[in-house]
Amino acid sequence: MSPSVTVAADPGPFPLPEARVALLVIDMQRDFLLPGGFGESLGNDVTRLQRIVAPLARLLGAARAAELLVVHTREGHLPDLSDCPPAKLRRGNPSQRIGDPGPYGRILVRGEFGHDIVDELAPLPGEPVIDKPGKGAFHATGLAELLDGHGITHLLVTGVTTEVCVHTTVREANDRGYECLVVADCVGSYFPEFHRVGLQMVSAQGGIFGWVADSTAVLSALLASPAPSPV
Ligand code: TIU
Repeated sequence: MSPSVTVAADPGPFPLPEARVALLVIDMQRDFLLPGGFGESLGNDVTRLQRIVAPLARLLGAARAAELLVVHTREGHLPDLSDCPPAKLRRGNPSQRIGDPGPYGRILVRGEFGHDIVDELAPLPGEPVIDKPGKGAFHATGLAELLDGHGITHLLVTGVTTEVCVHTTVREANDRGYECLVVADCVGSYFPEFHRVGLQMVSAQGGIFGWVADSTAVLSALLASPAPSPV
């Protein structure tokens, strides 16, 4: 990829420096996206998240073809819930809380069907999957070490939900010195208003947390990059 390639973004062009860009796919888990999972147990309309699966699958394919590092995350907890703060455990409707039985196994518990990533976006063998107990992907995980080990400085951020795990992660990444582009049609929220304002909050004030662009702009930039050399 040429260092001169940029993505047309808000508030300005976002550079894609060769070999330093990773695609981060946040929490595209069945528990958030499928009816009956944790997301719906909180009273949410999960169809609002399902609409980002198709554009995200396209972007994922392009990132793989460009040989970007692809990192997936999953929010969830150990089976004994020892990594879940009591305050988090108490949230939500009784009997539909983290660790309770649900249609896809125990809600947000590692190893359960519902905790895993939806089939359409399943990680390929070798793609790192970061299990995280919090909303932010840097909290209590090895994500920073993984990115730094690959020399990553720029993140294309996708996944759910815009104002919760995506925002928390972008804020964490920004404070750690990463340049973040949030891909607007590849992040989703149960609340249209939170999604809209959440994106505005990223790029306002000259890009206070980062950049925002649609996946079409990212795809154009990836396609403008020289093809990876054959092995
Ligand atoms: N509830 C909600 O909007 N989100 C979460 O609980 N986790 C993530 O955003 N992944």
